[in-house]
Amino acid sequence: MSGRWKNDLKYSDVTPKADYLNRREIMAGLAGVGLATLAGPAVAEAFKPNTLEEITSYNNFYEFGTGKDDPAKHAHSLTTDPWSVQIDGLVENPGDYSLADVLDGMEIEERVYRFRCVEAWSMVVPWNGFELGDLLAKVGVKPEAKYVYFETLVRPEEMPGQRRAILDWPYREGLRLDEAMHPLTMIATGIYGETLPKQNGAPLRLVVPWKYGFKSIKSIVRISLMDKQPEATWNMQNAREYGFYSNVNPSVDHPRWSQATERRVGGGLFSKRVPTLMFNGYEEQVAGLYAGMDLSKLF
Ligand SMILES: Nc1nc2c(c(=O)[nH]1)N[C@H]1C(S)=C(S)[C@@H](COP(=O)(O)O)O[C@H]1N2
Ligand SMILES: [Mo]
Repeated sequence: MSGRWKNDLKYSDVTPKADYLNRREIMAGLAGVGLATLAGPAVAEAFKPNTLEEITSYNNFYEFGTGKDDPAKHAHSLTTDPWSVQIDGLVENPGDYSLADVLDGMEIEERVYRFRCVEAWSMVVPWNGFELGDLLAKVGVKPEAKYVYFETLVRPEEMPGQRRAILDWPYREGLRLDEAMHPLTMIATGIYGETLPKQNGAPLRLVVPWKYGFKSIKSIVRISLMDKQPEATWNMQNAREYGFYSNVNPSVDHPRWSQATERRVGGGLFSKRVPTLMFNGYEEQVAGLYAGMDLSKLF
């Protein structure tokens, strides 16, 4: 990789009016995002952002309940200001960082990323945020660090789902350090240029576009650099069904269902299933991270 590369579409490259863009413009916009193998209408469809309504009304955020509509109904009760993030472990500058400290000096960009949940629904989201790698560089990663661990807030008074043992709270996630440092990996602070809606993980949530949605942990209050593979909620819950890596991979089925196809949120109940792409369409950029690994075992 040579220097910092602008690795995905800007929101302005694919507006919600993508329908009206002609194929040439779209193909030009896609050069370098690894989806050039798709043709014609499939390309427009693959990158047509979902509406804000779709992105904010069909969510997973078990802290507010297990229904897809629970986050939109209940997340308004969450206090996101003040907010602080504990950054600790194998870092040069550990501490309790306020949201302002975290954002200080970060380059906020708009990026349109494909998003794929493990239950086969997908969307395209115009995120605003910064590269996780920039934050890690700011706090200084010690050479012994190999993994990054994340935790979500625990506040049952405001998060009704946490009053029950639906999951072993806090929600936890982890990435290998090279995955965390990859320029596609971002911390989102907004959607469609607006402050991140609470149901989507305000004020800070992870976005890893080549992995299943559950890796994208919401409402982060702790980031810890570790030398061992950290705990991750769904992997702890059921390691047979959810691996640590959780890379989108159409050829590795979930034990209870195929992962070969997906359905776009907003496409309607009878919308056609479309083939899922290796690494969610980001194969060109991220396949190298997994060279030599057996992805059917390390799924
Ligand atoms: N803290 C927390 N983060 C979470 C979840 C959750 O239940 N709690 N659900 C995950 C799952 S399964 C998915 S698919 C995505 C959904 O993100 P979205 O609602 O912004 O589409 O959030 C992920 N992050
Ligand atoms: Mo998910």
